[in-house]
Formats: sequence, C-alpha cells, structure tokens
Amino acid sequence: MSKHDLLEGLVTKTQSGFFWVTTADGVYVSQVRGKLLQERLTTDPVALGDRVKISLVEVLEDDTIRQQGIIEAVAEREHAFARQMPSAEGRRATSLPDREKVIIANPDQVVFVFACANPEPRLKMLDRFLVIAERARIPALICANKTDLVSRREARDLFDLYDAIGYPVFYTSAVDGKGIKKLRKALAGKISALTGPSGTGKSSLLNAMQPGLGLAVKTVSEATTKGRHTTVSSEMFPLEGGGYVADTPGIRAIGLFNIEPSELDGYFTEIRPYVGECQFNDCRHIDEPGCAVRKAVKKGDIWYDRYDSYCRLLEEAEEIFYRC
Ligand SMILES: Nc1nc2c(ncn2[C@@H]2O[C@H](COP(=O)(O)OP(=O)(O)OP(=O)(O)O)[C@@H](O)[C@H]2O)c(=O)[nH]1
Ligand SMILES: [Mg+2]
Ligand SMILES: [Zn+2]
Repeated sequence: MSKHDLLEGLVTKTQSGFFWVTTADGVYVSQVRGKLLQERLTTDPVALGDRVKISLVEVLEDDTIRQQGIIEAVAEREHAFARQMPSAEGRRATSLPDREKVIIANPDQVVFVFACANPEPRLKMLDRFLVIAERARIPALICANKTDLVSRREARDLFDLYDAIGYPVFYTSAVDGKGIKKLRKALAGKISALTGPSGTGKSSLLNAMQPGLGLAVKTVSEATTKGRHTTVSSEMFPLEGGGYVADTPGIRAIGLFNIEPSELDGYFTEIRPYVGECQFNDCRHIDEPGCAVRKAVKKGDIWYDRYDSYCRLLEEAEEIFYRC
C-alpha cells in the first residue's frame, strides 16, 4: 500500500475516543483526523457501524513499531439510532449546537432490552426508545429479559401490549435459556444493536446466545456498587448465522433529539391511524374539541399509559422546540 492509499473498513468497536476499524486487511485501532471533528458538530463524527476510510501511520510502542489508523473520511449514514447528548442543557448555555450521541449507525434493527424485574422495567423509557426508532425508521424489537424472576402472567402484563401494537416481543432469560433460540433467529443475517438501561442483561444475553464471547457481566459484588455500568465500550460481534450484533453500554436517560412536536403523534404506531380523524388537522390531542385520539383512549382502543407517554413527550418536545 502506498502512503496515499486509503483502506476502507467498518467501525466495529468504540471506546473513549478510539475506534476499531475492521478492514479486509485486518483490524486497526484508529483515531479521528482533527479536521473531521471540526466539521461535524451536531453528531458524533464517527460511531459504531460507520463505514470509514483510514490511512495508516507507524507508531512506536514498547520498542515495537505498530500500525495505527487515522480515520480520514466517513460515508454518509443511511440512518442512525441516536439520542440527545446528555450534556445538552449545559451546551445551551454556551450556545454550541445541540448534539446527538450515536448508539449505532446503519443498523438493520435495534433491540431494546428491559428486565421484567431487577431493575424494574421503566416502560416510559421504552416508549422514548420506540419514538426515536420510529423517527429514524429503524425496525425495533423488544426483549423482555429476566423472565425467571417473575411469573408468566406478570411478564405478559408488562409487555404484551407492545406485541399487540406491532413490535415483536421476545421473552427471554439468560439464566435458564428461555427464548434465546428465538432471539438468535431474529438477529441472524442482520446488523442489530442491543440497547437499554444498565443491568438488564444485554451482555448476558449475548453470552447465552453465543457462548465463547465471554463478555463481562456484573457480578454480585459489583451489583452493589452504585451507578456502575459493566459494559464501557460499544462492540459488534459477528454472528455464527451471519450478521453482526452490537453490545452497548447501559443508558441512564434517553433524551429526544430533533423531534418536531407536530410529528410526534406519527411516531406512536397505534395513535397514528386516528390522527387524520381529528376535527382540526393541527390537533395536539390534548384538549382540542373533536379529538379522535382522545376518543380512542376513552374507548380503550389506545392504551392509556402509552397516551400518557405521548403527552409527556409532547410537552418535552414543545419545550425544546419553542425555546428559541
Ligand atoms: N435472574 C436473571 N439475572 C440475569 C439475567 N440476565 C442477566 N442477569 C444478571 O443481571 C446482571 C446484569 O447483567 P449484564 O449482562 O451485565 O447487564 P447489561 O445490560 O449488560 O448491563 P450494562 O453493561 O451495565 O449495560 C448480572 O448480575 C446478570 O447475571 C436473567 O435473565 N435472569
Ligand atoms: Mg453489558
Ligand atoms: Zn386529536
């Protein structure tokens, strides 16, 4: 390879500013060319799942010369699963643009992993994840893990609704192996990311699905250490049946990025069909007369908790939208 040739590759792991780029030539740990960092201010310049071009430089490390990559170019993303950068509040004060944090670029689907118990499932958070997936047009699956800790009835009461509105729900246990085969089948041949709150069992599920990965999971003693995330890097693993699955660090809070309040109703799959029947075409479905959505909620055709999520997210989206 001449000095000016660039190697094409896929970002298969990211950790604290370093990117593992898998090329036909092998894997190169890479950093990002400063110019790229300055050009892309509203998103992560490089993220897991990005297709990139790298140049190679030689670095001396412990008396041996090693080749390291410099990411020179990033292909345009088809789509990305991203959330608002957690520090957005502080950023507003400094007038820097809002910024998204990309969990994975170009996935075929995302899997939201929640536990039936321990930690208690926060379905309001799941609804946020779903809105973001809908907006990004990324198919979403739900994994209700730790079914061994609750009765079948309890698990179903929590998650069956999501199945009814069109999201495939997988009831799993990384402990007794329930549902693992089905999940593996749903991931085969595709690029997927597991995401969700910390401690729900994302890494454990991957270990159960593909023994030999040996991903670190929280041990009993670590479980008592407050606020600790076990997985600190994002990494994609090739699946035995083809495709890749990514393990990502647990998420504490997921902020909406760039959502227009008037579009929010379209991101709730079961609310969407009623929107056209409201008396006013700019109906927010809060207190307007002739609202078909509220009528459907009253009749029980739209689940109240989901409507409640809509109302809360609308408030949040309006606040961000009309802030300036
Ligand atoms: N009872 C039960 N415990 C589980 C199950 N899956 C995972 N656990 C336990 O839950 C804890 C957290 O599991 P992890 O796999 O580290 O969770 P994670 O989602 O990867 O967490 P982060 O990496 O912090 O995001 C560990 O103690 C696991 O042993 C399950 O299906 N049932
Ligand atoms: Mg983990
Ligand atoms: Zn309405």
